[in-house]
Parts: sequence; structure tokens; C-alpha cells
Amino acid sequence: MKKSSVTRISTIGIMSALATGLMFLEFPIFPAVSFLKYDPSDILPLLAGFIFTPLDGVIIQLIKDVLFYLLKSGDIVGITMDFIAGIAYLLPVIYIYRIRKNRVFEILGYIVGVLIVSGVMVLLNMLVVPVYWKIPFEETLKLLPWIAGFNALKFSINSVVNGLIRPRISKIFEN
Ligand code: RBF
Repeated sequence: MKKSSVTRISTIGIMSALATGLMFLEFPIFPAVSFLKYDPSDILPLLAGFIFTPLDGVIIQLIKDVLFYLLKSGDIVGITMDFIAGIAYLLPVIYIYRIRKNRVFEILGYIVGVLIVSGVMVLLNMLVVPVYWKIPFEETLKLLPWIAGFNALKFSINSVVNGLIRPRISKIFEN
């Protein structure tokens, strides 16, 4: 299949719809931070970033978050955090892969992406959680390892799944 603009735009549409549906599968991982929920939807923006451009990945992340906000969550803070996390992971992964398009740089990208998103989201949660849950900063600090662990786990799972399916999916779009 050629990467024409028709292919690109229709694929972005299908991937956004699929990602929105996948987000409904969300579930908490750690009881201490049950407001952090895992869902596999971020894999689709990531795939699009690999197949097309990083901007296409960002567009799918945005569409699925806006749709999920409207259809289910209604929580602007939660959906914004999900969006920022998705982007903080996707951009390093894709840009590192673009330096050399091989398996080594792909895996290096996953590792750096997981480290960056975990660091960014820990810092962001330290600012947001005290206001969102109206708890003192010292209480929030106790959640730090869980928040770091959640993000590391969520994006490691996504990395492994993406690493397994991306080569097959990318092949469909080669001409
Ligand atoms: N999602 C993440 O992937 N990483 C986070 O660090 C993260 N922090 C959040 C903090 C708060 C206070 C809230 C409300 C949500 C956060 N989310 C985060 C999003 C959450 O896991 C879920 O996707 C959304 O709340 C949509 O249900």
C-alpha cells in the first residue's frame, strides 16, 4: 500500500477510532494510585508515528483523548495528563528511531521514551495531585514511587507490544 495522502488520512481516522475504543478498556494497576489507569490505546498513535510522521501520532493522541473526554471521562485534568504522557513518550521514541531506522535505535527509543515519560509525569503529578485530590504535598510524595512505577510499567508494556507488532504493520504500508 502506498503512503498517499488518502491512505494517510483514512488510516489516521481508523486508528483514532480504534484508539478511542481501546481507551474504554482502562483499569487501575496499583490500588495506592487507582486514579492512574492502564489502557493500550497509546499504541496506535505510536504506530502512526512510526509509519507516517510524529505529528500524525500527536494528532491521533489528541483525537482519541478529545473523543474519550466527550464520550466518557468528562475529566479535563485526567485527559490532559493522559495526553501529555502519551506525547512525552511518543516523541522521543519516534525521533530516536528516525536517527537510524533499525531495531537497535527502535529499542533505544523505547528505553529513553519510558525514562522520559516516567520523569516528566512524576514531576507533573507532584504539582497536580495535591490540587486535584486536595492532599498535602507530603502525602503526594508518598505516592511518588507508585506514580513512577505506573508510568514505567504502562509504557514498557506498550513498548513491548509495539515492538512485536510494528514490523508487521509497517510492512503493509511499504510499496
Ligand atoms: N496517565 C498517565 O499515563 N500517566 C500519569 O502520570 C497520569 N497522571 C494522572 C494524574 C491525575 C491526577 C489524573 C486524574 C489522571 C492521570 N493520568 C495519567 C490519566 C489516567 O491514567 C487516565 O488515563 C485518565 O484519567 C482517563 O481516565
